[in-house]
Amino acid sequence: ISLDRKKISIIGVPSDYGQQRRGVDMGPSAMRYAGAIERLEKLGYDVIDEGDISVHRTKRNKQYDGKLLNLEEVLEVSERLAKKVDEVIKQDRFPVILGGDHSISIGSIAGIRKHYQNLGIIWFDAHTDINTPETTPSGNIHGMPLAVNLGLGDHRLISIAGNAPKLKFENIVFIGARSIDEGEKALIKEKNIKIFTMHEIDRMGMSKVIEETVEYLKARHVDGVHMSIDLDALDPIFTPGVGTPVPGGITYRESHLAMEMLEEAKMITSCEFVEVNPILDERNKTANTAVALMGSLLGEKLV
Ligand code: HAR
Ligand code: MN
Ligand code: MN
Ligand code: MN
Repeated sequence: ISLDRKKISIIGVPSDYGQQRRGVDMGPSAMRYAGAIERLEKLGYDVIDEGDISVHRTKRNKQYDGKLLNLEEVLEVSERLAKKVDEVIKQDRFPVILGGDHSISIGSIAGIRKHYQNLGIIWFDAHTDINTPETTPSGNIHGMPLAVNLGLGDHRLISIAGNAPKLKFENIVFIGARSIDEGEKALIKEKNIKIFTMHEIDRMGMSKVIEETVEYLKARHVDGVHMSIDLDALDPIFTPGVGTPVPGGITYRESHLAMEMLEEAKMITSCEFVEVNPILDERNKTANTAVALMGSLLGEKLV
């Protein structure tokens, strides 16, 4: 679907409220400087840069005290983002969302979901981000967006853009996971969520992993697929500018293959690139990688 929809809207979400390392709010700028808009224009798309969602800069130095960190701020950003994404899709434009930490998925998926009855999700990430307030080891909301979208967690977060759960457990596919908390493991097992950890990627190869992902989502009869790309899915060698790097990740080449195969499958209807932290980066390497992956996901060909 992606290439047939020639119109793209870029939405920046300069929020770092889902975790405690400052700097990830500069992710949208870093990806724009890395040439995101020009890259997509070169592919023939009509690209509008919608600018950034407004995010209040408040002083904070909270420690985890058993409550969700920066809940009010995350709520505000999520509401705004959900509204913006909804507007963009109403105009028949394909949203490319630039984070921000992964808590922004609460708002992006809430907005996207208004347009699909049976939305699929590919969660490309070293983490599974399916913690609830009961299982979180950190209080960081960027470890919870999937749970929230499944209807688990703080009642105000799960009510953004409507009370009904935005996702079904059986419509999620994890790719690249290698750091999963005990509570998350229990939920993934209980609900039998589809997961390709690094173990499966190593054993099967990325090519087979993507083939199976596409088959799985097709068999679920999804009417749209949101691609959520946390740059920490890749090995920190390729994406050092992330807040929670985990060794043993996806290579640059495997990640490109994944994007190219998903483009060929014509199944992606929205995407986001999150956790790019320029302060932790080396010469904008992580943002450059994000933009290169964006190109592949949206149809760049070698020849
Ligand atoms: N699982 C841990 C937590 O809940 C770490 C979350 C991870 N950070 C991310 N998300 N970058 O993918 O705090
Ligand atoms: Mn994540
Ligand atoms: Mn992650
Ligand atoms: Mn992180």
